[in-house]
Amino acid sequence: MPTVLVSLDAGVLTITLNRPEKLNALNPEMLSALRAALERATDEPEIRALLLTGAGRGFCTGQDLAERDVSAGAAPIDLSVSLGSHYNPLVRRLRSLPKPIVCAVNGVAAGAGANLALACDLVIAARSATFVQAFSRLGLVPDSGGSFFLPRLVGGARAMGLALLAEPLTAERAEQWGLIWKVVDDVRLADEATAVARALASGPTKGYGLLKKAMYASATNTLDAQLDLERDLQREAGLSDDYREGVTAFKEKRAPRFKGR
Ligand code: LHQ
Repeated sequence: MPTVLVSLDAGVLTITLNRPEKLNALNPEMLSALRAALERATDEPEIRALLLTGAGRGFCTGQDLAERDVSAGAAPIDLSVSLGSHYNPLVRRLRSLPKPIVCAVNGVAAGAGANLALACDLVIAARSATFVQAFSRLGLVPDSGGSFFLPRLVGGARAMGLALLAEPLTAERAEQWGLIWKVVDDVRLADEATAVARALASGPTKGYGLLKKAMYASATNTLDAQLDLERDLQREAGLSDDYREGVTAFKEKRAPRFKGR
């Protein structure tokens, strides 16, 4: 079986991490497949939203630790190599992809797996799922964007607690803290996440891409810079077919039929 499953339906590219027996720990083959899926999603206009999830009882437990030879005689491991060549580009791709990405966290999300979820635009988690910043258990630093996302999403004190203590955070608390969008009952997760992704796939895709740019730029911009950016992005959004359709539909008191352009 492929370690990443990819399928396209109703404008939604569903990407399923598929090493359930290892709780979808990431190996090089999976990282390459993820990269290819995101490139495809960027290139193909019929793809208008993405849904990332995991097969089995886990979402993703980060780097596959079985691949790391830490025995006494083994050569030192330079972790910056895999971050620089795989994980960092993956996080950058998720953030800059001009289409909405829903992440359905079906079970434990640990280490880089937790932070890949946080790099997505909208995280919906099953009630039984947990988020574990497992890095400090291994003597490591939160990576894959964790040290950026956590303080911005939940505040400094909670971010530090999560990083230092590496305790599992329940999905319910993750929702209460604002780490994720929503928690749903386990049996509802697939349907709810698919419904949200499909709704996004029939939305104003171009506008969504610009919206992502605006929201993510705000983390590092001044108000002045952000106002300028909003002006520039709005110019572009206002020139889209979907803006015309949105206003027309409003005036005609009907639902808009967005084409994503
Ligand atoms: C695994 C893994 C795993 C291999 C479960 N690897 N096998 C660093 C460097 C560079 C680049 C990127 O990022 C990073 C940061 C990282 O991501 S480092 C990895 C951080 N992740 C962890 O430390 C999590 C390790 N896993 C766990 O602590 C547990 O598996 C949790 C607490 C997530 C779940 O525990 P259980 O529900 O008790 O399941 P389990 O431990 O029995 O796991 C099931 C199987 O999956 C088991 O295999 P086995 O053959 O014994 O049945 C685990 O070995 C395997 N597995 N995570 N990351």
